[in-house]
Amino acid sequence: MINTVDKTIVNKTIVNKTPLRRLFFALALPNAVQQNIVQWRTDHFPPEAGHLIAAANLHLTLAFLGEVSSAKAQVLQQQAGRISQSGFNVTLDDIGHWPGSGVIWLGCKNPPRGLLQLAQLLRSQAARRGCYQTSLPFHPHVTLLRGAMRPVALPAKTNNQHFRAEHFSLYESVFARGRTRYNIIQSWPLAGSERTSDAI
Ligand code: 2AM
Repeated sequence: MINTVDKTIVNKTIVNKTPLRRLFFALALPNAVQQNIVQWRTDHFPPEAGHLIAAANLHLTLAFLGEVSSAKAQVLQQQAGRISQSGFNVTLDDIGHWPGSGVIWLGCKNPPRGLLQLAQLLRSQAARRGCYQTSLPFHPHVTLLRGAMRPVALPAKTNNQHFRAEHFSLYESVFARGRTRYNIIQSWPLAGSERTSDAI
């Protein structure tokens, strides 16, 4: 029989052996695009509309993985490294509000095929490794505000920020000192892109 102290030790050992990290694959937005979006957001939304996502945290999620062990992350990273796909252009020309989740977002009226293919591949690889994937259709978007539960007047148009996706990245979501930060763990180039980046 295990006494309370032993149980604690057992539990601590298990936690220490398999630290879980909250991970997701995403497209990074160039700094200039992040800054332009934030400026445009300030001009078009009142402060009470919702919680503003920090410029450095603006990204476009491809596949959410949830809480993942190091071993599983390693396998997913190896699989991501075998993806061979061309880069593509993304234009953020759509805007919407999901009142249920309180998210106000920028998206694409016509998402590029490459974006949908990349997300589909990463999501099916994740599902095969046991990372729960929502059955909702993938709707590529950049979350601008959270906690926007009330009706809000959306601007009629976005400022059509566009960028070329030259790589995709694995991110870790870290919550510390009351703030969430998204840190890039590793990036992979999309074919036809000159710049490559590696594990950090
Ligand atoms: P969101 O912006 O639409 O909320 C990091 O949390 C990223 O993963 C966010 O972009 C978030 O999408 C997405 N995300 C968080 N939880 C998720 C979930 N349960 N299912 C799908 N995506 C999720």
